[in-house]
Amino acid sequence: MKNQKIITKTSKNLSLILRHNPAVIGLTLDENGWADVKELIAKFSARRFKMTRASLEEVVATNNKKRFSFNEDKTKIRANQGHSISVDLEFEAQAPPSTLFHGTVERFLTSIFTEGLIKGSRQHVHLSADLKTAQNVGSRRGNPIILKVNSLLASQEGIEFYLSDNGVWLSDHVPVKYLERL
Ligand code: HQG
Repeated sequence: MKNQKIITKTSKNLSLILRHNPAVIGLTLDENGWADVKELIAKFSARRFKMTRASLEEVVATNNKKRFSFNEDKTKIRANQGHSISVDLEFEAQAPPSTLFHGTVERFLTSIFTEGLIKGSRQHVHLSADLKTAQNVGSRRGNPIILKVNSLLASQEGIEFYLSDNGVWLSDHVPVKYLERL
Protein backbone atom coordinates (compact mmCIF):
# COMPACT_ATOMS: atom_id res chain seq x y z
CA MET A 1 0.00 0.00 0.00
CA LYS A 2 2.82 2.32 0.85
CA ASN A 3 4.33 1.58 -2.53
CA GLN A 4 1.02 2.37 -4.22
CA LYS A 5 0.96 5.76 -2.51
CA ILE A 6 4.39 6.58 -3.88
CA ILE A 7 3.36 5.45 -7.35
CA THR A 8 0.27 7.68 -7.25
CA LYS A 9 2.28 10.61 -5.94
CA THR A 10 4.89 10.11 -8.65
CA SER A 11 2.19 9.92 -11.31
CA LYS A 12 0.57 13.17 -10.17
CA ASN A 13 3.94 14.91 -10.16
CA LEU A 14 4.68 13.58 -13.63
CA SER A 15 1.34 14.87 -14.93
CA LEU A 16 2.25 18.32 -13.68
CA ILE A 17 5.80 18.18 -15.06
CA LEU A 18 5.16 16.52 -18.43
CA ARG A 19 1.87 18.24 -19.27
CA HIS A 20 1.94 21.64 -17.65
CA ASN A 21 5.13 22.84 -16.03
CA PRO A 22 8.46 21.09 -16.69
CA ALA A 23 10.26 24.19 -15.42
CA VAL A 24 9.08 23.41 -11.90
CA ILE A 25 12.00 20.95 -11.70
CA GLY A 26 14.18 22.85 -14.17
CA LEU A 27 13.38 20.53 -17.07
CA THR A 28 12.63 21.37 -20.68
CA LEU A 29 10.69 19.21 -23.12
CA ASP A 30 11.47 18.99 -26.80
CA GLU A 31 8.96 20.24 -29.38
CA ASN A 32 7.22 16.86 -29.37
CA GLY A 33 6.79 16.82 -25.61
CA TRP A 34 9.61 14.38 -24.83
CA ALA A 35 11.78 14.62 -21.72
CA ASP A 36 15.14 12.92 -21.43
CA VAL A 37 14.65 10.07 -18.94
CA LYS A 38 18.03 10.37 -17.17
CA GLU A 39 17.63 14.12 -16.82
CA LEU A 40 14.06 13.73 -15.57
CA ILE A 41 15.09 11.18 -12.92
CA ALA A 42 18.00 13.34 -11.74
CA LYS A 43 16.03 16.58 -11.61
CA PHE A 44 12.92 14.98 -10.13
CA SER A 45 14.99 13.29 -7.41
CA ALA A 46 16.79 16.53 -6.62
CA ARG A 47 13.64 18.62 -6.22
CA ARG A 48 10.85 16.22 -5.31
CA PHE A 49 11.63 12.80 -3.84
CA LYS A 50 13.86 9.92 -4.86
CA MET A 51 12.87 8.45 -8.20
CA THR A 52 14.58 5.46 -9.78
CA ARG A 53 14.29 4.07 -13.28
CA ALA A 54 12.46 1.09 -11.82
CA SER A 55 9.86 3.26 -10.07
CA LEU A 56 9.40 5.34 -13.22
CA GLU A 57 8.88 2.19 -15.28
CA GLU A 58 6.34 0.97 -12.75
CA VAL A 59 4.40 4.24 -12.98
CA VAL A 60 4.32 4.05 -16.76
CA ALA A 61 3.28 0.39 -16.78
CA THR A 62 0.63 0.54 -14.08
CA ASN A 63 -0.91 3.96 -14.65
CA ASN A 64 -4.67 3.50 -14.80
CA LYS A 65 -5.08 5.76 -17.81
CA LYS A 66 -1.75 4.97 -19.45
CA ARG A 67 -0.93 8.65 -19.24
CA PHE A 68 2.78 8.32 -20.10
CA SER A 69 4.87 6.57 -22.76
CA PHE A 70 8.54 5.88 -23.33
CA ASN A 71 10.06 6.13 -26.78
CA GLU A 72 11.33 2.91 -28.35
CA ASP A 73 14.70 2.72 -26.63
CA LYS A 74 13.28 4.16 -23.39
CA THR A 75 15.64 7.13 -23.36
CA LYS A 76 12.70 9.57 -23.53
CA ILE A 77 9.30 9.86 -21.89
CA ARG A 78 6.23 12.02 -22.53
CA ALA A 79 2.58 12.39 -21.54
CA ASN A 80 0.19 10.92 -24.11
CA GLN A 81 -2.31 13.77 -23.89
CA GLY A 82 -3.71 16.43 -21.57
CA HIS A 83 -1.04 19.10 -22.09
CA SER A 84 -1.60 22.77 -21.46
CA ILE A 85 1.84 23.70 -22.77
CA SER A 86 2.24 23.79 -26.51
CA VAL A 87 3.76 20.56 -27.82
CA ASP A 88 3.31 18.73 -31.08
CA LEU A 89 2.30 15.16 -30.30
CA GLU A 90 2.31 14.38 -34.01
CA PHE A 91 -1.28 13.18 -34.05
CA GLU A 92 -2.72 12.27 -37.40
CA ALA A 93 -6.39 12.88 -38.00
CA GLN A 94 -8.37 9.68 -38.21
CA ALA A 95 -11.94 8.54 -38.68
CA PRO A 96 -13.70 8.46 -35.30
CA PRO A 97 -16.43 6.06 -34.22
CA SER A 98 -19.81 7.40 -35.33
CA THR A 99 -20.60 8.58 -31.80
CA LEU A 100 -18.31 10.01 -29.13
CA PHE A 101 -19.10 11.25 -25.63
CA HIS A 102 -18.04 14.17 -23.45
CA GLY A 103 -18.62 14.38 -19.72
CA THR A 104 -19.23 17.77 -18.21
CA VAL A 105 -21.43 19.49 -15.61
CA GLU A 106 -24.62 21.56 -15.71
CA ARG A 107 -22.96 24.91 -15.06
CA PHE A 108 -21.02 24.76 -18.35
CA LEU A 109 -23.98 23.87 -20.56
CA THR A 110 -25.17 27.36 -21.51
CA SER A 111 -21.72 28.25 -22.65
CA ILE A 112 -21.13 24.89 -24.39
CA PHE A 113 -24.41 25.20 -26.29
CA THR A 114 -23.38 28.71 -27.35
CA GLU A 115 -19.80 28.18 -28.49
CA GLY A 116 -19.46 24.41 -28.74
CA LEU A 117 -16.85 22.36 -26.93
CA ILE A 118 -13.67 24.37 -26.62
CA LYS A 119 -10.28 23.24 -25.39
CA GLY A 120 -9.85 25.82 -22.65
CA SER A 121 -6.43 25.55 -21.09
CA ARG A 122 -5.62 22.16 -22.64
CA GLN A 123 -4.46 21.57 -26.18
CA HIS A 124 -7.56 19.64 -27.20
CA VAL A 125 -11.16 18.91 -26.32
CA HIS A 126 -11.26 15.45 -24.69
CA LEU A 127 -13.82 12.88 -25.86
CA SER A 128 -14.34 9.18 -25.27
CA ALA A 129 -15.73 6.30 -27.26
CA ASP A 130 -17.55 4.94 -24.20
CA LEU A 131 -20.17 6.42 -21.95
CA LYS A 132 -18.57 5.24 -18.71
CA THR A 133 -15.38 7.22 -19.28
CA ALA A 134 -17.40 10.37 -20.01
CA GLN A 135 -19.34 9.81 -16.79
CA ASN A 136 -16.10 9.53 -14.82
CA VAL A 137 -14.68 12.67 -16.44
CA GLY A 138 -17.85 14.66 -15.65
CA SER A 139 -17.95 13.33 -12.08
CA ARG A 140 -14.66 15.08 -11.30
CA ARG A 141 -16.64 18.33 -11.16
CA GLY A 142 -20.04 17.29 -9.80
CA ASN A 143 -23.14 15.57 -11.07
CA PRO A 144 -22.07 14.39 -14.54
CA ILE A 145 -23.91 15.50 -17.67
CA ILE A 146 -23.15 13.51 -20.79
CA LEU A 147 -23.03 15.06 -24.23
CA LYS A 148 -23.29 12.87 -27.28
CA VAL A 149 -21.15 13.98 -30.20
CA ASN A 150 -22.30 13.17 -33.72
CA SER A 151 -18.72 12.48 -34.75
CA LEU A 152 -19.70 10.76 -37.96
CA LEU A 153 -21.39 13.87 -39.32
CA ALA A 154 -18.74 16.14 -37.84
CA SER A 155 -15.92 14.26 -39.55
CA GLN A 156 -17.86 14.16 -42.81
CA GLU A 157 -18.11 17.92 -42.55
CA GLY A 158 -14.40 18.43 -41.98
CA ILE A 159 -13.95 18.42 -38.19
CA GLU A 160 -10.76 16.51 -37.40
CA PHE A 161 -10.43 13.91 -34.67
CA TYR A 162 -7.25 12.39 -33.27
CA LEU A 163 -6.69 9.32 -31.12
CA SER A 164 -4.03 9.55 -28.42
CA ASP A 165 -1.77 6.61 -27.61
CA ASN A 166 -3.86 5.97 -24.51
CA GLY A 167 -7.21 5.82 -26.30
CA VAL A 168 -8.53 9.34 -25.71
CA TRP A 169 -10.32 10.93 -28.68
CA LEU A 170 -9.32 14.55 -29.20
CA SER A 171 -10.48 17.44 -31.31
CA ASP A 172 -9.74 21.14 -31.60
CA HIS A 173 -13.32 22.38 -31.37
CA VAL A 174 -16.69 20.67 -31.59
CA PRO A 175 -19.42 23.06 -32.81
CA VAL A 176 -22.85 23.05 -31.20
CA LYS A 177 -24.58 21.45 -34.16
CA TYR A 178 -22.91 18.11 -33.41
CA LEU A 179 -23.80 18.06 -29.71
CA GLU A 180 -26.78 16.54 -27.99
CA ARG A 181 -27.44 16.28 -24.27
CA LEU A 182 -28.21 12.70 -23.20
C1 HQG B 1 -15.72 22.39 -20.26
C2 HQG B 1 -8.72 14.12 -17.14
C3 HQG B 1 -17.66 26.23 -20.90
C4 HQG B 1 -15.58 20.90 -20.39
C5 HQG B 1 -10.07 13.60 -17.51
C6 HQG B 1 -14.76 20.57 -19.17
C7 HQG B 1 -10.10 13.73 -19.00
C8 HQG B 1 -16.64 24.29 -21.54
C9 HQG B 1 -13.90 21.79 -18.98
C10 HQG B 1 -9.18 14.88 -19.26
C11 HQG B 1 -16.80 24.62 -22.89
C12 HQG B 1 -12.48 21.58 -19.42
C13 HQG B 1 -9.90 16.09 -19.78
C14 HQG B 1 -17.44 25.84 -23.21
C15 HQG B 1 -15.83 22.70 -22.78
N1 HQG B 1 -17.85 26.60 -22.18
N2 HQG B 1 -17.07 25.08 -20.54
N3 HQG B 1 -17.65 26.24 -24.47
N4 HQG B 1 -16.29 23.61 -23.64
N5 HQG B 1 -16.04 23.09 -21.50
O1 HQG B 1 -10.15 19.28 -17.51
O2 HQG B 1 -12.72 17.03 -20.62
O3 HQG B 1 -6.78 12.54 -15.18
O4 HQG B 1 -9.64 20.60 -19.62
O5 HQG B 1 -16.85 20.27 -20.41
O6 HQG B 1 -10.29 12.29 -17.05
O7 HQG B 1 -12.95 17.69 -18.16
O8 HQG B 1 -5.93 14.54 -16.35
O9 HQG B 1 -11.25 18.75 -19.73
O10 HQG B 1 -15.58 20.38 -18.04
O11 HQG B 1 -9.67 12.61 -19.69
O12 HQG B 1 -5.52 12.25 -17.28
O13 HQG B 1 -14.46 22.81 -19.79
O14 HQG B 1 -8.56 15.19 -18.01
O15 HQG B 1 -7.73 13.17 -17.36
O16 HQG B 1 -11.86 20.78 -18.45
O17 HQG B 1 -10.98 16.42 -18.91
P1 HQG B 1 -10.62 19.87 -18.79
P2 HQG B 1 -12.09 17.46 -19.35
P3 HQG B 1 -6.42 13.13 -16.50
